[in-house]
Amino acid sequence: MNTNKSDQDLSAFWMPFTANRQFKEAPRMFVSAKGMYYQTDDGRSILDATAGLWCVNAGHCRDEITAAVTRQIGTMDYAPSFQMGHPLAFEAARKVAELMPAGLDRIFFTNSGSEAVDSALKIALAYHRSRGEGQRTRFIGRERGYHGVGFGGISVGGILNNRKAFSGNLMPGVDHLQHTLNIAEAGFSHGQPAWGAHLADELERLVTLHDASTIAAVIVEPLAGSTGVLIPPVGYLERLRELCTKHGILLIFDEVITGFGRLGAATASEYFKVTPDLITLAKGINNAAIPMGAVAVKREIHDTVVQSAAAGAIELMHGYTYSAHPVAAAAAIAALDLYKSERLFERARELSPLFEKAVHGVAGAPHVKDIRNLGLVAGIELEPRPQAPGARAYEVFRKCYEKGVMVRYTGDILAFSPPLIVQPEEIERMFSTVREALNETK
Ligand code: PXG
Repeated sequence: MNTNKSDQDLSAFWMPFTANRQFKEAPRMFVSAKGMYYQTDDGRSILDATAGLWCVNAGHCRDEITAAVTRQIGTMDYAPSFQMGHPLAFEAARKVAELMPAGLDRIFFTNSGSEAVDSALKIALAYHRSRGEGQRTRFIGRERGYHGVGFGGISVGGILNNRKAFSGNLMPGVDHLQHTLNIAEAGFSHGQPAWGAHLADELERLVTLHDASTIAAVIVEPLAGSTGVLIPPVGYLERLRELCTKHGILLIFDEVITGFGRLGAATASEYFKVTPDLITLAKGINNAAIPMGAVAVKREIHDTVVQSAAAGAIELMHGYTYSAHPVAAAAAIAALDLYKSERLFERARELSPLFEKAVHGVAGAPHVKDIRNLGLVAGIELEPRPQAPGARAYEVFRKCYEKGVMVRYTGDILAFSPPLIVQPEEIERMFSTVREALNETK
């Protein structure tokens, strides 16, 4: 038996993506949440400038979602989705499909973004195999892409620190495009930078190197969130789409962050008017109330896989115990209804000019190297301290927390992605707090 010393003993929980020793010396604990605010264990109210981890799009503890989850957990806590069904799974899938671009109306449920990514990669392989092109096994990701933490996701992802410890065991047959951030050419851009569409042409080079007939899919985040808010240059996604179509390569948009209103439309695909073949989803799919992810798949891809199997055979050898979990599905239905009834995606669009003005108001504060924004997402990149990358942003993050605002930081980049219910004065407060914190930071 393991005996913990006391209620204060924090050692048993090995925290994810956290400096465990540093955190446990000075813990920051949330105990409740409502709307735009968290409450801490020492009774403080913290403005949530990041919607949790880019996921609580309708704000915290919404009564409609709480009621749906409570009702469902008392009615049927769990039902399998392997060879059995329950009505909420089908209803949730129809509601997700309604929000996807035309043609992407077949929905595979997972429990996280990482699983959605691995599922999408497998569906891409299954599709090519079903149509007699099983030699298309290669994937193309992009530097600074984040696609979760499964072996598939870190292989197509482009984050050195997430890859190096596992580098001997990454998926074979993966190549990467360059990322699109270039501060010298496109610093302090408001919205999409004008420079950089040509970077998509690198796909043509990779096709020449590997041959199109070996490439299954390209996967990118239409707007890269977690590596520091990288906004796609004007024309870049359009060019990727063109090249993928030309070479019979599937295009996967990882919309785990951009899905469900972040840019002021249901998806980034709709916002940019570029339709991929598969979309990975999670987070905002049910306001993060219960773990859930999904892949939205073009009907033609689904039909090809399903119809190529023998009658009575399982068509795709893939799925999770909790795929379409009834409580997660109930939360999704309630969240998607709430987004609609409160017009939250339109609200995000209407607020984005004010949000843009507020974040660019931080230009000129000490240490600011670049500011970038789109919809209700923004990044402020700081000059790193010599010999101490990340230290300055961590200090700003801590100061903001002490002043009652939770921001995110990655390396030396601060990221902002508030719930879509944010009020104009809360936007002002977020960025005036950051300015204050920067002024106090060496
Ligand atoms: N794809 C994208 C684009 C993501 O942003 C995942 C996949 C993985 O999702 P799961 O549910 O498996 O974590 C993500 C997750 C941050 C941060 O601070 C971002 C994520 C997760 C945690 C923190 O930027 N994104």
